[in-house]
Amino acid sequence: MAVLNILHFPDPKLRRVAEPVEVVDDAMRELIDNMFETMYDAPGIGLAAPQVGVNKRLMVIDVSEESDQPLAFINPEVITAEGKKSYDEGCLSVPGFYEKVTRPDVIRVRALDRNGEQFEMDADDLLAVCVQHEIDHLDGKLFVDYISNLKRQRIKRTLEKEEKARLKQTASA
Ligand code: GNR
Ligand code: NI
Repeated sequence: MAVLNILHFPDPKLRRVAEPVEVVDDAMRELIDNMFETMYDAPGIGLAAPQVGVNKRLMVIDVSEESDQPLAFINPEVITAEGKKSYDEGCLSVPGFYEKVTRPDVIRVRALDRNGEQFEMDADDLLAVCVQHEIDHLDGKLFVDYISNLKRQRIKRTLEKEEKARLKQTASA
């Protein structure tokens, strides 16, 4: 298993629409395992393949207190959505920033599991937030797209500076 590198906003790879997964094979299951390891290491409650540079419709989530309820979703689709709720969202690709985002509050999602079997799941509360946040990643969207241009630009400049500083550090090490 391996901890993968997480891309940060405004990396253009985070803006691609990810491709559906055609076959769920051992290589896909290895990627899923590595994504779980990366998510737990971060630590985070979800991770989408585009965040680790993989342009596939695949995401992993664990919103449990004990980090013992891993959920993998392949080619996920929201099939019903009701209500509205706002939640203070963060993102491993936008480290250090949190902003209120309003989304549907109760959803039903359909996806394939790690064995390629279709399943459906009802989600509310944090799980509903996280499923929608991760599906956004698969569509090249980030939570910063829901906030003001001014706030987004500020976040972008801060993260660009941090990235530059990291590159310098790496070059001189
Ligand atoms: O770890 C995460 N926490 C979080 C908190 C509120 C709303 C959404 C999230 S998802 C985030 C991990 C992540 O960036 N997944 O893409
Ligand atoms: Ni995210």
